[in-house]
Amino acid sequence: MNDSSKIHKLLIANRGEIALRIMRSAKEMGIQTVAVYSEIDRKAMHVRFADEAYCIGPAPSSESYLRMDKIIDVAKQSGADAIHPGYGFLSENEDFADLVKKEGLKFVGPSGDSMRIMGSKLAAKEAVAKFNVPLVPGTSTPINDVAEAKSIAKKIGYPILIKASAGGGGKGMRVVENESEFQSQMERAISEATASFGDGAVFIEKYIAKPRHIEFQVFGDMHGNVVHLFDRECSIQRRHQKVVEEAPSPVLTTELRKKMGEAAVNAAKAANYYNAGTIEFILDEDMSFYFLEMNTRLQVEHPVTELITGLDLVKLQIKIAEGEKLPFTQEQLTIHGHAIELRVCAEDPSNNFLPDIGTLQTYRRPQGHGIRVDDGFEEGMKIPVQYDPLLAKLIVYAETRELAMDKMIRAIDDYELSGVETTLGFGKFVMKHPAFRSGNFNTRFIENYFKPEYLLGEEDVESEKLAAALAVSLSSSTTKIAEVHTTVETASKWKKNRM
Ligand code: MV4
Repeated sequence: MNDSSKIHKLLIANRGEIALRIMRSAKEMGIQTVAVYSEIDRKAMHVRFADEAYCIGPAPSSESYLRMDKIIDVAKQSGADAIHPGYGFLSENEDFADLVKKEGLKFVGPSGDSMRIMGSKLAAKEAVAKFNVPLVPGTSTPINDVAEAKSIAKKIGYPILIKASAGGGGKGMRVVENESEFQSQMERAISEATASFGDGAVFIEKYIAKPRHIEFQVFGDMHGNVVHLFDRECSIQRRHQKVVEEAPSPVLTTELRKKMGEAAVNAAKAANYYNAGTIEFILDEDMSFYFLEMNTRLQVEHPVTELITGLDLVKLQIKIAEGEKLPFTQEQLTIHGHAIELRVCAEDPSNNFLPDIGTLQTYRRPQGHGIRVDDGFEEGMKIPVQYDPLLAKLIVYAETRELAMDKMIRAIDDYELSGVETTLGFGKFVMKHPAFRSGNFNTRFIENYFKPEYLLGEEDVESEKLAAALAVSLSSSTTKIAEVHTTVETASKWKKNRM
């Protein structure tokens, strides 16, 4: 490899915790860092942490962090030779990836063409199907004719799900319970998809009612090598926003992990993928798994993978963008221990997780062995309403899942944060909940178990009382009560053991 392929100066086209995360790795590699910022972020941490920083416009992201032209201008003006997009903003914009390259810069991410394939759910399904990746039973072409679609739905069996090809992250999905609703739901789905995405293509899938969300981190290089870096369990979500993620998933056996990992690698190969990506699967109650979509970026929850694999994913991304080969084979990769991440968001869980605005009056991070905090705010700073409400990611690592959950509870207790409502208290609720502790939960965890009242005065509520209240609230389902009762016993034993 010649030296000209090395990155010397990296522009980070992002803000907040991820901008800092990327700059740290770049600095350790001897790479100069360039920040861009909006007027409202003038005093933000990522601006001060970078070697150089340039203002690119007013607060609204459409006038700053989404302005490809301004970001390219700054790259040229500063002499940067590469751009890292982080997550969100321009990270999955295929035109930006192409433009960066056209301007003679390196893009720390996949090719625009890979993004194009995976950005269309239908194109993605078609591509991965050829590589033997399991798909939810359904159609792999757009449905147009109502009568034909109804006959397909009948064969699949109700309930079915209508999805928009241009959708993703849960946008544009409609459940159809029976044939009588089919036509009206299909018409609505098409008009919604047209209005939201400018693409009315929709398709049908069998509806998996209680799935777990399990994703695989994949990495490819520009020489055709692809590996997976194992799985993350991301079932604790609210409005398609993840709140708690962990690695590895508590339900996968070594055998299933291997099978899903192979499918993930094949899915990435189907898109000629390089750099970091995530293959999202749903796992049904019978342990069947299906490919849902691919995220063509570094994800928020990447730290849990870093902790169980011992790898720095950002450094790896940079080396891949420099043209290096993957420094390991699949056989050389192993996992150790257990990691859990809590997204500390400026949201009020007792008010429907609505964003909360304000100033961070007190802000002190928890400390100690196995605790990592990735954040982008500090005491006294105003939380801007224009951007993502993520304040910090609290990540813990321990030898076992049980120890990691206990460490998370301690870390939440030690976190001193005031001025805004956050998801910290909710995180403690999850860590203490019998269903979470047992590992037996799915994407309906919040709707099944969480009531806003549980957080009011949660300091005084004994876990036993909480569990009893839950058992009552679940009285419509006898099996669930049984589950709660057995695990409550485990929970109180655990508490005694600690004392
Ligand atoms: C599904 C599904 C059930 N059946 N597809 C939601 C986001 C997008 N990635 C796909 N999603 C789903 N697709 C079929 N055929 C249920 C979901 C889903 C979901 C998936 C993962 C994590 C959380 C979720 C919450 C609600 C619905």
